[in-house]
Amino acid sequence: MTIPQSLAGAIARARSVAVLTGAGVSAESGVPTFRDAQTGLWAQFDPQKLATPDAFRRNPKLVWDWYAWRRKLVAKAEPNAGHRALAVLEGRVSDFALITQNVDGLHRRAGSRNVVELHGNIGRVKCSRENTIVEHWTEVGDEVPRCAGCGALLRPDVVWFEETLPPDALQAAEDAARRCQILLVVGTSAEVYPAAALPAYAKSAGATIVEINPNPTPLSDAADYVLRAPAGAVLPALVAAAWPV
Ligand code: BJW
Repeated sequence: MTIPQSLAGAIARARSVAVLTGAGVSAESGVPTFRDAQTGLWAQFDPQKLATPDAFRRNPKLVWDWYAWRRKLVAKAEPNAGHRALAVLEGRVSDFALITQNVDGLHRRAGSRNVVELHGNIGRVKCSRENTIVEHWTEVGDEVPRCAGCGALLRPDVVWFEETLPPDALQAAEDAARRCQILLVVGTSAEVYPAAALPAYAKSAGATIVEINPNPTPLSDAADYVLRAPAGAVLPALVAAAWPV
Protein backbone atom coordinates (compact mmCIF):
# COMPACT_ATOMS: atom_id res chain seq x y z
CA MET A 1 0.00 0.00 0.00
CA THR A 2 1.59 3.29 -1.09
CA ILE A 3 0.89 6.29 1.11
CA PRO A 4 1.36 9.75 -0.46
CA GLN A 5 4.50 11.38 1.01
CA SER A 6 2.64 14.64 1.60
CA LEU A 7 0.08 12.79 3.75
CA ALA A 8 2.73 10.86 5.73
CA GLY A 9 4.52 14.16 6.45
CA ALA A 10 1.31 15.92 7.49
CA ILE A 11 0.46 13.10 9.93
CA ALA A 12 3.95 13.09 11.41
CA ARG A 13 3.81 16.87 11.98
CA ALA A 14 0.20 17.07 13.22
CA ARG A 15 -0.42 18.05 16.83
CA SER A 16 -4.12 17.16 16.66
CA VAL A 17 -5.59 14.15 14.86
CA ALA A 18 -9.13 12.79 15.07
CA VAL A 19 -10.41 9.55 13.60
CA LEU A 20 -14.02 8.63 12.79
CA THR A 21 -14.53 4.90 12.37
CA GLY A 22 -17.42 2.79 11.18
CA ALA A 23 -18.22 -0.88 10.73
CA GLY A 24 -15.64 -1.31 7.94
CA VAL A 25 -12.75 -1.07 10.41
CA SER A 26 -14.02 -4.25 12.10
CA ALA A 27 -14.86 -6.12 8.87
CA GLU A 28 -11.43 -7.76 8.83
CA SER A 29 -12.13 -9.01 12.38
CA GLY A 30 -15.14 -10.90 11.02
CA VAL A 31 -17.77 -8.46 12.34
CA PRO A 32 -20.32 -7.82 9.56
CA THR A 33 -20.89 -4.26 8.34
CA PHE A 34 -24.43 -2.89 7.90
CA ARG A 35 -24.78 -1.69 4.33
CA ASP A 36 -22.31 -3.71 2.24
CA ALA A 37 -24.27 -5.60 -0.45
CA GLN A 38 -24.22 -9.39 0.17
CA THR A 39 -22.29 -9.35 3.47
CA GLY A 40 -23.85 -6.39 5.34
CA LEU A 41 -26.39 -7.05 8.12
CA TRP A 42 -29.07 -5.02 6.36
CA ALA A 43 -28.81 -7.33 3.33
CA GLN A 44 -30.23 -10.06 5.56
CA PHE A 45 -32.20 -8.18 8.23
CA ASP A 46 -34.67 -5.29 8.14
CA PRO A 47 -33.43 -2.38 10.28
CA GLN A 48 -37.00 -1.22 10.92
CA LYS A 49 -37.73 -4.59 12.56
CA LEU A 50 -34.56 -4.65 14.66
CA ALA A 51 -32.88 -1.30 15.29
CA THR A 52 -35.67 1.10 16.21
CA PRO A 53 -37.53 1.76 19.48
CA ASP A 54 -40.73 0.76 17.71
CA ALA A 55 -39.23 -2.60 16.71
CA PHE A 56 -38.43 -3.28 20.38
CA ARG A 57 -41.94 -2.27 21.47
CA ARG A 58 -43.51 -4.57 18.87
CA ASN A 59 -41.26 -7.60 19.30
CA PRO A 60 -38.76 -7.27 22.17
CA LYS A 61 -37.80 -10.95 22.03
CA LEU A 62 -36.80 -10.78 18.33
CA VAL A 63 -34.66 -7.69 18.98
CA TRP A 64 -33.14 -9.13 22.18
CA ASP A 65 -32.20 -12.38 20.44
CA TRP A 66 -30.67 -10.57 17.45
CA TYR A 67 -28.44 -8.54 19.75
CA ALA A 68 -27.57 -11.64 21.81
CA TRP A 69 -26.43 -13.32 18.57
CA ARG A 70 -24.31 -10.29 17.59
CA ARG A 71 -22.91 -9.96 21.17
CA LYS A 72 -21.60 -13.53 20.92
CA LEU A 73 -20.10 -12.86 17.49
CA VAL A 74 -18.30 -9.76 18.77
CA ALA A 75 -17.04 -11.57 21.88
CA LYS A 76 -15.29 -14.10 19.62
CA ALA A 77 -13.77 -11.41 17.35
CA GLU A 78 -10.24 -10.08 17.82
CA PRO A 79 -8.93 -6.59 17.01
CA ASN A 80 -7.20 -6.49 13.61
CA ALA A 81 -4.15 -4.66 12.25
CA GLY A 82 -6.26 -1.53 11.58
CA HIS A 83 -7.46 -1.28 15.19
CA ARG A 84 -3.91 -1.84 16.45
CA ALA A 85 -2.42 0.82 14.15
CA LEU A 86 -4.89 3.38 15.53
CA ALA A 87 -3.77 2.52 19.07
CA VAL A 88 -0.14 3.11 17.97
CA LEU A 89 -1.13 6.42 16.33
CA GLU A 90 -2.69 7.60 19.59
CA GLY A 91 0.71 7.18 21.28
CA ARG A 92 2.41 9.37 18.65
CA VAL A 93 0.05 12.38 18.54
CA SER A 94 -0.36 14.75 21.49
CA ASP A 95 -4.06 15.50 20.92
CA PHE A 96 -5.81 12.41 19.61
CA ALA A 97 -9.47 11.37 19.63
CA LEU A 98 -10.95 8.19 18.25
CA ILE A 99 -14.64 8.64 17.52
CA THR A 100 -16.40 5.41 16.68
CA GLN A 101 -19.88 4.49 15.52
CA ASN A 102 -19.08 0.87 16.33
CA VAL A 103 -20.60 -0.88 19.31
CA ASP A 104 -18.13 -3.79 19.32
CA GLY A 105 -15.53 -2.43 21.78
CA LEU A 106 -12.65 -3.62 19.56
CA HIS A 107 -10.80 -0.27 19.63
CA ARG A 108 -10.43 -0.40 23.42
CA ARG A 109 -9.43 -4.07 23.22
CA ALA A 110 -6.68 -3.06 20.74
CA GLY A 111 -5.30 -0.56 23.28
CA SER A 112 -6.96 2.72 22.23
CA ARG A 113 -7.74 4.90 25.25
CA ASN A 114 -9.45 8.11 24.18
CA VAL A 115 -12.41 6.40 22.51
CA VAL A 116 -15.72 8.21 22.02
CA GLU A 117 -18.52 5.68 21.46
CA LEU A 118 -21.30 7.49 19.61
CA HIS A 119 -23.72 4.56 19.25
CA GLY A 120 -23.18 2.80 22.59
CA ASN A 121 -21.70 -0.62 23.28
CA ILE A 122 -23.28 -3.99 22.58
CA GLY A 123 -21.60 -5.48 25.65
CA ARG A 124 -23.76 -3.35 27.95
CA VAL A 125 -27.43 -3.72 28.78
CA LYS A 126 -29.74 -1.06 30.25
CA CYS A 127 -33.22 -0.72 31.69
CA SER A 128 -35.58 0.33 28.90
CA ARG A 129 -37.51 2.65 31.27
CA GLU A 130 -34.86 4.20 33.54
CA ASN A 131 -31.84 3.91 31.20
CA THR A 132 -29.70 2.64 34.09
CA ILE A 133 -26.87 0.30 33.11
CA VAL A 134 -27.38 -3.25 34.36
CA GLU A 135 -24.16 -5.20 34.94
CA HIS A 136 -25.61 -8.67 35.52
CA TRP A 137 -28.73 -10.26 34.21
CA THR A 138 -30.10 -13.77 33.98
CA GLU A 139 -32.13 -15.21 31.17
CA VAL A 140 -34.94 -17.48 32.26
CA GLY A 141 -36.75 -19.50 29.62
CA ASP A 142 -37.83 -17.56 26.57
CA GLU A 143 -38.48 -14.23 28.29
CA VAL A 144 -36.54 -11.01 27.75
CA PRO A 145 -34.91 -10.29 31.13
CA ARG A 146 -36.34 -7.50 33.28
CA CYS A 147 -34.83 -4.73 35.41
CA ALA A 148 -34.52 -5.88 39.03
CA GLY A 149 -35.43 -2.36 40.18
CA CYS A 150 -38.56 -1.45 38.22
CA GLY A 151 -39.50 -4.58 36.28
CA ALA A 152 -39.20 -2.99 32.82
CA LEU A 153 -37.60 -4.96 30.01
CA LEU A 154 -33.83 -4.80 29.59
CA ARG A 155 -32.41 -3.74 26.22
CA PRO A 156 -28.95 -3.37 24.65
CA ASP A 157 -27.18 -0.08 25.43
CA VAL A 158 -26.93 0.94 21.78
CA VAL A 159 -28.41 3.89 19.87
CA TRP A 160 -31.26 2.94 17.57
CA PHE A 161 -32.62 5.04 14.70
CA GLU A 162 -34.72 7.98 15.98
CA GLU A 163 -32.92 7.93 19.32
CA THR A 164 -30.61 10.74 20.36
CA LEU A 165 -26.92 10.03 20.81
CA PRO A 166 -25.33 10.23 24.29
CA PRO A 167 -24.94 14.03 24.66
CA ASP A 168 -21.44 13.94 26.22
CA ALA A 169 -20.13 11.63 23.49
CA LEU A 170 -21.63 13.75 20.72
CA GLN A 171 -20.21 16.94 22.25
CA ALA A 172 -16.75 15.36 22.59
CA ALA A 173 -16.91 14.17 18.96
CA GLU A 174 -17.95 17.60 17.65
CA ASP A 175 -15.21 19.31 19.69
CA ALA A 176 -12.57 16.88 18.38
CA ALA A 177 -13.78 17.34 14.78
CA ARG A 178 -13.61 21.13 15.03
CA ARG A 179 -10.18 21.07 16.75
CA CYS A 180 -8.25 18.53 14.66
CA GLN A 181 -5.76 19.30 11.90
CA ILE A 182 -6.34 15.92 10.25
CA LEU A 183 -9.49 13.77 10.31
CA LEU A 184 -9.20 10.15 9.20
CA VAL A 185 -12.60 8.73 8.18
CA VAL A 186 -12.28 4.97 8.19
CA GLY A 187 -14.74 2.28 7.10
CA THR A 188 -17.98 4.19 7.24
CA SER A 189 -20.61 4.66 4.54
CA ALA A 190 -21.03 8.22 5.91
CA GLU A 191 -24.79 7.92 5.61
CA VAL A 192 -25.96 7.96 9.21
CA TYR A 193 -26.35 11.29 11.02
CA PRO A 194 -25.26 13.02 13.16
CA ALA A 195 -21.93 11.10 12.82
CA ALA A 196 -21.90 11.75 9.07
CA ALA A 197 -21.84 15.51 9.72
CA LEU A 198 -18.52 15.39 11.60
CA PRO A 199 -16.25 15.50 8.49
CA ALA A 200 -18.03 18.68 7.34
CA TYR A 201 -17.39 20.32 10.73
CA ALA A 202 -13.71 19.37 10.49
CA LYS A 203 -13.40 20.57 6.90
CA SER A 204 -15.06 23.93 7.71
CA ALA A 205 -12.55 24.39 10.53
CA GLY A 206 -9.66 23.83 8.08
CA ALA A 207 -8.79 20.17 8.70
CA THR A 208 -7.40 17.82 6.06
CA ILE A 209 -9.90 14.99 5.45
CA VAL A 210 -8.60 11.50 4.66
CA GLU A 211 -11.04 8.78 3.63
CA ILE A 212 -9.96 5.16 4.02
CA ASN A 213 -12.52 2.89 2.39
CA PRO A 214 -12.41 0.38 -0.50
CA ASN A 215 -15.66 1.91 -1.83
CA PRO A 216 -16.87 5.43 -2.64
CA THR A 217 -19.14 7.25 -0.18
CA PRO A 218 -21.00 10.58 -0.15
CA LEU A 219 -17.87 12.00 1.56
CA SER A 220 -15.38 10.95 -1.14
CA ASP A 221 -15.58 14.09 -3.28
CA ALA A 222 -14.94 16.38 -0.32
CA ALA A 223 -11.97 14.36 1.00
CA ASP A 224 -8.43 15.69 0.46
CA TYR A 225 -7.01 12.16 0.24
CA VAL A 226 -8.91 8.98 -0.63
CA LEU A 227 -7.17 5.67 0.09
CA ARG A 228 -9.19 2.93 -1.61
CA ALA A 229 -8.10 -0.20 0.27
CA PRO A 230 -9.05 -2.09 3.45
CA ALA A 231 -8.31 -0.38 6.77
CA GLY A 232 -6.21 -3.35 7.93
CA ALA A 233 -3.74 -2.63 5.12
CA VAL A 234 -3.89 1.18 4.98
CA LEU A 235 -3.65 2.10 8.68
CA PRO A 236 -0.43 0.18 9.48
CA ALA A 237 1.09 1.54 6.24
CA LEU A 238 0.09 5.08 7.21
CA VAL A 239 1.77 4.81 10.62
CA ALA A 240 4.88 3.20 9.07
CA ALA A 241 5.09 5.94 6.41
CA ALA A 242 4.71 8.73 8.99
CA TRP A 243 7.35 7.30 11.35
CA PRO A 244 9.70 5.16 9.25
CA VAL A 245 12.08 3.01 11.35
C1 BJW B 1 -14.33 -1.08 4.75
C2 BJW B 1 -13.86 -2.35 4.83
C3 BJW B 1 -12.53 -2.47 5.23
C4 BJW B 1 -15.87 -2.53 4.25
N1 BJW B 1 -11.82 -1.39 5.49
N2 BJW B 1 -13.60 -0.01 5.01
C5 BJW B 1 -32.02 12.87 7.15
C6 BJW B 1 -30.99 13.74 7.47
C7 BJW B 1 -30.35 13.64 8.70
C8 BJW B 1 -30.71 12.68 9.62
C9 BJW B 1 -31.73 11.83 9.30
C10 BJW B 1 -32.38 11.93 8.09
N3 BJW B 1 -33.37 10.98 8.05
C11 BJW B 1 -33.31 10.28 9.20
C12 BJW B 1 -32.32 10.80 9.97
C13 BJW B 1 -31.88 10.31 11.27
C14 BJW B 1 -31.11 9.02 11.27
C15 BJW B 1 -30.26 8.88 10.02
O1 BJW B 1 -29.15 9.39 9.93
N4 BJW B 1 -30.73 8.15 9.04
C16 BJW B 1 -29.99 7.98 7.77
C17 BJW B 1 -29.99 6.52 7.38
C18 BJW B 1 -30.54 8.93 6.77
N5 BJW B 1 -30.26 9.10 12.44
C19 BJW B 1 -30.71 8.77 13.64
O2 BJW B 1 -31.85 8.37 13.82
C20 BJW B 1 -29.76 9.00 14.79
N6 BJW B 1 -30.40 9.77 15.80
C21 BJW B 1 -30.77 11.04 15.57
O3 BJW B 1 -30.53 11.61 14.52
O4 BJW B 1 -31.43 11.62 16.64
C22 BJW B 1 -32.16 12.81 16.37
C23 BJW B 1 -33.49 12.41 15.81
C24 BJW B 1 -34.45 11.97 16.67
C25 BJW B 1 -35.71 11.60 16.18
C26 BJW B 1 -35.96 11.63 14.80
C27 BJW B 1 -34.96 12.03 13.91
C28 BJW B 1 -33.72 12.43 14.43
C29 BJW B 1 -29.38 7.67 15.43
C30 BJW B 1 -28.57 6.82 14.52
C31 BJW B 1 -28.29 5.50 15.21
C32 BJW B 1 -27.63 4.51 14.26
N7 BJW B 1 -27.67 3.21 14.86
C33 BJW B 1 -27.02 2.12 14.16
C34 BJW B 1 -27.30 0.82 14.96
C35 BJW B 1 -26.47 0.82 16.25
C36 BJW B 1 -26.69 -0.39 17.07
C37 BJW B 1 -26.29 -1.66 16.37
O5 BJW B 1 -25.10 -1.90 16.11
O6 BJW B 1 -27.21 -2.43 16.08
O7 BJW B 1 -25.61 2.37 14.08
S1 BJW B 1 -27.51 1.94 12.44
C38 BJW B 1 -25.91 1.47 11.87
O8 BJW B 1 -25.39 2.51 10.98
C39 BJW B 1 -25.00 1.50 13.11
C40 BJW B 1 -23.75 2.12 12.56
O9 BJW B 1 -22.96 2.66 13.61
C41 BJW B 1 -24.28 3.16 11.61
C42 BJW B 1 -23.29 3.60 10.57
O10 BJW B 1 -22.91 2.54 9.75
P1 BJW B 1 -21.40 2.40 9.27
O11 BJW B 1 -20.53 2.19 10.43
O12 BJW B 1 -21.07 3.52 8.38
O13 BJW B 1 -21.44 1.00 8.48
P2 BJW B 1 -21.91 0.72 6.97
O14 BJW B 1 -22.18 -0.71 6.86
O15 BJW B 1 -22.96 1.66 6.54
O16 BJW B 1 -20.61 1.08 6.10
C43 BJW B 1 -19.44 0.28 6.18
C44 BJW B 1 -18.40 0.90 5.28
O17 BJW B 1 -17.19 0.18 5.47
C45 BJW B 1 -18.73 0.81 3.78
O18 BJW B 1 -18.56 2.09 3.19
C46 BJW B 1 -17.70 -0.17 3.23
O19 BJW B 1 -17.27 0.17 1.90
C47 BJW B 1 -16.59 -0.02 4.20
N8 BJW B 1 -15.72 -1.18 4.34
N9 BJW B 1 -14.93 -3.23 4.49
C48 BJW B 1 -12.43 -0.16 5.35
N10 BJW B 1 -11.99 -3.71 5.33
